[in-house]
Amino acid sequence: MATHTKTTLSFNYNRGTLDDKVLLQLYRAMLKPRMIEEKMLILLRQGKISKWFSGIGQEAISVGVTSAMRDEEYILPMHRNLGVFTTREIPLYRLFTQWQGKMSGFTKGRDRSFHFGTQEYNIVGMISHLGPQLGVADGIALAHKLREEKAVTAVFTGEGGTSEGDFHEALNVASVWQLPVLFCIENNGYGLSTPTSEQYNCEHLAQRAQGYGMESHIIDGNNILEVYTQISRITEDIRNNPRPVLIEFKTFRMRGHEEASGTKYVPQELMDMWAKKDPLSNYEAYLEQEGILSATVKERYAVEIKNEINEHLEKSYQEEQITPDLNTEMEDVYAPFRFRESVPSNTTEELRLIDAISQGLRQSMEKYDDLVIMGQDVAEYGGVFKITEGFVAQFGKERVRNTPICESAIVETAMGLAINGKKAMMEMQFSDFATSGFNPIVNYLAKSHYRWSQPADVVVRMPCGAGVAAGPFHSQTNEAWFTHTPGLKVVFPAFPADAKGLLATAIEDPNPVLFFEHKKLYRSIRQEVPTDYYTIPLGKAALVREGSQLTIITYGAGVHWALDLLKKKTELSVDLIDLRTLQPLDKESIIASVCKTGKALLLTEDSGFGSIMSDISALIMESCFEKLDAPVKRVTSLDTPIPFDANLEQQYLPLERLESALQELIDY
Ligand SMILES: Cc1ncc(C[n+]2csc(CCOP(=O)(O)OP(=O)(O)O)c2C)c(N)n1
Repeated sequence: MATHTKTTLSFNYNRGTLDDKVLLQLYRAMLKPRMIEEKMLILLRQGKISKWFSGIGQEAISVGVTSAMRDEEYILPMHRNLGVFTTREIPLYRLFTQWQGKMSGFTKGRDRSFHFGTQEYNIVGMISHLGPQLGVADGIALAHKLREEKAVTAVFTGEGGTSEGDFHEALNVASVWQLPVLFCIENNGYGLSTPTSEQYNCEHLAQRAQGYGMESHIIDGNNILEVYTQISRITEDIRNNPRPVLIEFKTFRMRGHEEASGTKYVPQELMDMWAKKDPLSNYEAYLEQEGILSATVKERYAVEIKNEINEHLEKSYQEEQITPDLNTEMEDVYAPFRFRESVPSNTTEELRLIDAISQGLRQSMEKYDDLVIMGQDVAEYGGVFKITEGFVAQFGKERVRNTPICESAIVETAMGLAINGKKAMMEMQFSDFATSGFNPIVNYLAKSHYRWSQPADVVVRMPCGAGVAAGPFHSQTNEAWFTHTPGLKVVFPAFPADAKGLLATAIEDPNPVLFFEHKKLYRSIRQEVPTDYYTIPLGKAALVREGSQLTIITYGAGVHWALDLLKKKTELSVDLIDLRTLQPLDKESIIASVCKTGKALLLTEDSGFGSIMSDISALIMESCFEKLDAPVKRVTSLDTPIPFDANLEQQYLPLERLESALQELIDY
């Protein structure tokens, strides 16, 4: 490292009013992640750790930003931000055990490296997909804003990550809603092997802010004093005047994307130029030249940190690897939830499905002050199906929020709200559009509790279904995309009273719930519905008709198709099971009924291949084989997209094939 007499500094350090103590703290805070990394590189060569993403040369950003933030404020770091974790003073053995997949880490061995969050330290780590956490920061900041807390949320991305749609969506939402988020781009020259010239086509990424109506700054990311003083000033300003600010930190990635991938594609001149701008050696030389850092103190810091690393490494090595326990793994997929039955009084009124959902949602909004509704056109307009009509007048626009058209960012915002103590309900305008928010649903919401014990207290309402001649993009029943993903709950009611009670439970449940509502049933199905608030447990099917010859298992529109048919076929004695919840699935009711009747007809509006009925068929084969009197029969939609024309749609749907299939099974 540099000696104070000879070094020419690459930066014009300006200490402003910072006292020596702060200057030394910043130095020590940068030295620590550097020394940890140097140790990790040795361990990597010895084969003691498997992968390492280096932040060497970028420490000033992590350390400067974290030092400028208050401990109670959330930071959402990336894979090169070790300095965030060390500056928040996480005990090193917890980081080491996290990297070794041990119990004292943050994910019970279920996720690697920096892919974890910790409410203890107000850090929310990334998922591999990079972009989603930008929208999560929006949600965290929204919760602060709704509670009128003066807090900033800082979120990091590399310049490569800014090319993802999540970046655009998150910045746009933050700006439209004026959320107190500090968006930090670490522009380090390369995204894996891709140079900035192949990543974006503007001079500075900070310029993008203008298009979002947002303030931005370019900061020299290798100059710790510039990072710290500027970010301290900006964050203080955001606390008093909540708004998003975009920062582009100019820096450089001094090592490979990860250690194994090397840096062959980086021109040597570039490496040499940036090596001269090393944030630590320059700052160290500056402090020495100014007489602030003595040789003794420097040595003391290095020894202290070295001892701390070794001591904590030793402690981490002594901890055993995790012994797999099947029950723990299965139980941790979902956050614990104890169903509390709220029984309604006897007063009822006749409601359509749509009114029952609306009434249920309204009562949940009254019960939970923390519940926030988000969706396209859900505010004054009341949503395209009018479920939230009149909600703004009762609950205000802060809790009933129109969103820009950005499903990903809103799912992510919902996750952020949950992280910061709120409940969130998102209305997907049509369930078909869940594809545009698919990544955060299946990767963020679904895996959050399993990965780092963070419940995703989010309900996504999914208006779905065919029969309305709306073509391939407004008619799908896409529940199987979600029943396949561990960590999600999937509800699909067929009746108004069920819909109301199940929605109440879905909102009470801290787990992510996809709540399917069939559009064709919205206004065609009526029923007496209890007037006040009540709950119905998830995972319990309803026996709609009881009989002995055969079991029909279905849900959603299928229940009504089956009922209509059974009205005609009065001679038949049939168990009709309405599943109501697809995940968790009421396996007991299915097995009990099929073992009793010996015949099963599985009816779904979904295309057959890979539908939930395929799994139920397998379940029946595994559990009732010896009791079966006929092969299990699936009656499903065609394995084609859903066509628009009414006749084509009729052919697509299973209804025309239902009666003959039933007869075949009876006659078998
Ligand atoms: C959605 C997605 N696509 C691709 C990848 C693979 N990947 C991981 S990191 C990375 C480069 C990221 O570059 P940048 O955002 O600039 O951050 P840096 O690694 O330079 O700090 C890539 C391509 C990924 N993790 N997620």
